[in-house]
Amino acid sequence: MNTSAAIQKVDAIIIGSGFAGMYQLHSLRDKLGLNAKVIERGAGVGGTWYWNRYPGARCDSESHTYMYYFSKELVQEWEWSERYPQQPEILRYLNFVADRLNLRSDIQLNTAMTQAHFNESTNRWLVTTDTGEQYDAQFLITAVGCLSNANVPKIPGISDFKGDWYHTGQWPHEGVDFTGKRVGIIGTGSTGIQAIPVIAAQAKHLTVFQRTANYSLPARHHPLSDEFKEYAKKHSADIYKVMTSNTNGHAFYIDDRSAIETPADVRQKTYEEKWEMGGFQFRASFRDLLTDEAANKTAADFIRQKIRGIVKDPKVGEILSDIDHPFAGKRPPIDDHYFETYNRDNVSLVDLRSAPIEKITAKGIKTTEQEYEVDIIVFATGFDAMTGSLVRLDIVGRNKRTLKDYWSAGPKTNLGLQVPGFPNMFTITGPGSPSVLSNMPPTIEQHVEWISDCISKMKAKGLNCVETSEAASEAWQKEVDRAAQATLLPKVKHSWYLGANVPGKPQVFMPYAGGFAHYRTICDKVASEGYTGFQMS
Ligand code: NA7
Repeated sequence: MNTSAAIQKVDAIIIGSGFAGMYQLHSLRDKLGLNAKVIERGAGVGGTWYWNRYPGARCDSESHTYMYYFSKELVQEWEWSERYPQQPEILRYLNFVADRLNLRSDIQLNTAMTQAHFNESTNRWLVTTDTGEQYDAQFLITAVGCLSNANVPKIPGISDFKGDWYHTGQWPHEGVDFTGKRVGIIGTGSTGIQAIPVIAAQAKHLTVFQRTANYSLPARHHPLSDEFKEYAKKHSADIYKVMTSNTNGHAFYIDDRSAIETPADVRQKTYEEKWEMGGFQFRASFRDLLTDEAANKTAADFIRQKIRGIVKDPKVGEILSDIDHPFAGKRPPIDDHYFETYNRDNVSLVDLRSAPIEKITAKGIKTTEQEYEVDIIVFATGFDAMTGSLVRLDIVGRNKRTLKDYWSAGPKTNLGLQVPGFPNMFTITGPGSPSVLSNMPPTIEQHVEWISDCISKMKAKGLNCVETSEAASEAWQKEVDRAAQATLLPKVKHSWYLGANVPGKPQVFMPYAGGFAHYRTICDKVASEGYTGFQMS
């Protein structure tokens, strides 16, 4: 690395060029007139959607809600083709935005940030990249995504495997040809559940290694009709209003009825209707599904029964429906004929709860019961979520303290936006914000706008440093914990919301479960009262 080149002075360095980094660049550069630069390790923009190219990859949010709403022009000019957009279409959309807003000139691709050190005498960050540049920036803004640090489990023997293996989050751009291959896939989260039907349709044989059985809801994909496209454009303001005034950031409200208080026949009819409707609206059937175990059980039992009805082999149906956690206690996947895939002759299911994986061998995967020979292994094993993509960056704040060290017992932030001891650093959709519990684009827009307003107000007052306090962050962590405890979510001990999927990671519930609309109100109040909990100097 050559760092002898002159240090370039900028107002802000933004790490990452997905939804968050691109809008942050546009806001700082084009709305506030600042000198901002994006550093992106990929060879193209798109963040999550640049990396996750696995078969079947698509978004579980409906396309007309999975887009920027800050610009009327962008809303009107882009047209989605399907109810749930596939990865290539989302990547095309983000490239369209990069061109439409002329963002590319300030996005440096193929560049990873290797260090960011806060200089206490200047209140500025010194950012170093693996391409040898150094930037002296007033603000450091992380836009690294919540699910971007691939988690490949440390299963013994992986280096002995003679076939090919891939993690879904680091998928080869040229694709993988499964034709005539025996494939093993580990993981039945949202990703595995999307990939399994598509791989099964191509492979000679697919063996699914399931550790925890999972609920999944039918997505009911379909191309969008011209009528719907017109409706979504015409009513974009109303749609946005719904998205930003509810708990989840989607374009629907949670039903105000209680599942428990609703008569069984009406409840059943509601579930049937939502099941047919497809997607996350099932989760919004009743208000108490995520707060009351008995209410949740009514939904969980309904889905279990559906699984057993779809899967023809009762033994397989039993393994798939023997789910040990409340419905939506983990992120609920939505699927395209996932359970139906187990009726294919070329698909088999291995229950890792009764026989865990022992090791990977030269020929395949060996459980405590038997060896399964495969040509290709697909790891759909998720991510070191929410904190992983931040702590792997060498970020050093006040008193030479690294972010990794500061968060060694779990993340601590104020509103998921700032970390004490890391002045002038903002974390878009950081831990402690609703992020992964809601539809991402509106939550990203809200963060970008809050950060941009904060910077704008600082500039107007001639202030050069903003830093949240320990006390404010501790108070916010208590609120994050309170909000989580009011739901069933923390009861699921093996969820990535708690960091449980990464061995050694502190078990702290990370996203804010108090709801997106409520969270927005809190953020707005903090700003309107002069940024309480944030010191500006
Ligand atoms: P998830 O939801 O973390 O799912 C990972 C899956 O991999 C899950 O079924 C895990 O089982 C399984 N897994 C992880 N490690 C192992 C090992 N060592 N052995 C066997 N099975 C394992 O990741 P996804 O990529 O599916 O989804 C992440 C998010 O991306 C998703 O929620 C959307 O927001 C988009 P476990 O349940 O831990 O027993």
